[in-house]
Amino acid sequence: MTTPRKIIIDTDPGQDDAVAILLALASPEEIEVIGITAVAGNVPLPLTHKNARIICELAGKTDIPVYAGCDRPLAHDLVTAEHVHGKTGLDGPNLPDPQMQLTDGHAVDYIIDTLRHEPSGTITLCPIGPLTNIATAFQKAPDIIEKVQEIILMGGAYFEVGNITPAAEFNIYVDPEAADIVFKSGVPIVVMPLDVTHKVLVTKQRNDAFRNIGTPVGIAVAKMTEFFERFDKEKYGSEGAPLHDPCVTAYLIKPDLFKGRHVNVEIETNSDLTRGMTVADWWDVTDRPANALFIGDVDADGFFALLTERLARL
Ligand SMILES: [Ca+2]
Repeated sequence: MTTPRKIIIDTDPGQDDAVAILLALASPEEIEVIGITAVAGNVPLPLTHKNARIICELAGKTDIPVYAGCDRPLAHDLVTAEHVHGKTGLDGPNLPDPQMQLTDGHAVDYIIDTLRHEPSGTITLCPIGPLTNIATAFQKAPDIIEKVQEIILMGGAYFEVGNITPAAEFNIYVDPEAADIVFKSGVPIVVMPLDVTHKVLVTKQRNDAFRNIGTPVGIAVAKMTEFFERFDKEKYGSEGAPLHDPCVTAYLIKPDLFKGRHVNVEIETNSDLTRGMTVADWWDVTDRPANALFIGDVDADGFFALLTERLARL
C-alpha cells in the first residue's frame, strides 16, 4: 500500500468545488487533505470559506483546517459567477451554517509555512479556483516554489476556448496575473481545462446514481449538480453539468482515467480581447519548453463510477 499524497486544496466553492472536496475527503488511502485554503472567485471570500466549512461538516471531517485567503485578484477587481452557482455559491441543497471555525492565520502564510516545514517534494497544491493565493505565496516566499511536489489545477481551455469570455476560462480570467506567475514558476503542473471537464457531464442517469446513494452526501451532491446543470443546459444545450473541479481530485486517485500532452502554456495578461486565455502549444509549433501536462481526454464512465463509489463512503 502506498502512502497517501498530502495535498492542500485551494478553492472557491462552488458546487463543483464541493464535489471535488468530498471526493478527496472520501479517499484517505490515496489523498490526505492537510488543509483547505479559500480564495475569492465564484463568490466573494466570506462565502467561499464558509462553504468550505459547510462541505467539511457534510463529510463529517471537522478536523480539517480551513483558512481564508485573498479576497481579490492581484491586479484587477473581482469577477464572480453567481449566474452559475447561485447567490450562496452552493445553491441547490439546504445545508446548515457551519459550526466549524475558520483556522487563525492567512491562507497564504499557511501555504508558505507548510511548504517550509514539510520535507521538500511531499506537498501537492490543488487549486480549483483563481490562482491568487498560490501566486501570492510564490511572490512572498520564492523559496517554497522548488519544494512543491506538483500543482494539479482546474483552469484554462484550448479547443473549448472560453466560458466567461469568448477566449478565457473563468478561473484563469479572474486572475490572469496570478496564473502567469504559477505557469512560469517551474513547478510541475497538471492542467484540467474545459477540454476535459466538458466531457464529464452529469447526465440524468449519473445524477440518479448520486441520489440513490441515499445518504446526506449523495442527496446533497444530486441537488447541487441539478442546480448547476440548469445553467449549462441553457447555455450549451448539453446533456448535463460539467463537473470541472472534481477532475483534479479524481486525477490524484486514478490518473489512468485521463490523457493529455506535455505542452507549453502561456497566459495572456495584456489583451483586452483575450485576457486570461491559456495559450497552449498543443501542436508543438513553437520552441517554448513544455511547462504543463494539459489534459484533453477522460474515461467519463470510469470517472463517474469512481466518484459515486467514493461518495457512498462518506
Ligand atoms: Ca472552483
